[in-house]
Amino acid sequence: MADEALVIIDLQNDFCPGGALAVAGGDEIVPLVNDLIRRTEHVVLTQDWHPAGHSSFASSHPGKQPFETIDMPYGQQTLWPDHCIQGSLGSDFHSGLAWTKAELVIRKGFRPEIDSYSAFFENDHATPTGLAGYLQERGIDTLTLVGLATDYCVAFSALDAVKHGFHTTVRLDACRGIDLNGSVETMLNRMRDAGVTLA
Ligand code: VGL
Ligand code: ZN
Repeated sequence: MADEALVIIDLQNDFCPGGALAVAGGDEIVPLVNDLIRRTEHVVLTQDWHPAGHSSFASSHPGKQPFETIDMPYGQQTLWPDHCIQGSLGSDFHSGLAWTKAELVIRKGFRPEIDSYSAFFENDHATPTGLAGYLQERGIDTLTLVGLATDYCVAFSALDAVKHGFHTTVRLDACRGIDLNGSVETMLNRMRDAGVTLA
C-alpha cells in the first residue's frame, strides 16, 4: 500500500557479530528483513554515521570505559566503543541485506557533539533528521520498524514515530537488542505504553 513504509534501522556491520558494537544474533534477522523488503513498496534505511572522535565514544573521554554513562548538555549518554565511523567497513550495511530498493537513507549521529539514536530526532529530542517531513509529504502514515538495536535505535525511533502520529509496528522477530541493565524490557514497556504495536 502506498501509505506504508518499512524502516530498517542500522543493519550495519558494526552491529553484527564480529563488529565493533556487535549485537548478539544481529545478522540472523537479514533473511527476514529481505523478505519484508520484497513485500513493501516503500523502504527507508537508517545508517549510524559517526565522525572519528565522536562524543558518544568512550575513547573520546579520558578514563571512561564503554557502556559507562556520562552527563551531556542534552542529558545522559551511554558511552560506546568506537563504531560506524563514516565510510568504514563497519558502517556499511550488512553485505547480505538487499538494500538497493531503498528510497532514502537517513544518516544519523554525524554531529560530533551529539548522539542520535532515533531516526527522527537527535538525542536532544529536538533536532529533527527530516524523516518525519519526508514521510508525511509523501502521504505515508504507517510504519513497520525492524533492525538494530531493539532497545536503542529501534525503540527511540518507534517512540518518536508515534509522537509524530504514525501508526507504528515494531517487528520484534526482525530486531535484536543490546540489553544493558535490562534495557530491552524497559524499552519494550515504554514502547507498549506509548502505543507502539509489538509484533
Ligand atoms: C546504536 C548505540 C550506539 C543502535 C547506535 O543502532 O542501536 N546503539 N549507536
Ligand atoms: Zn552510534
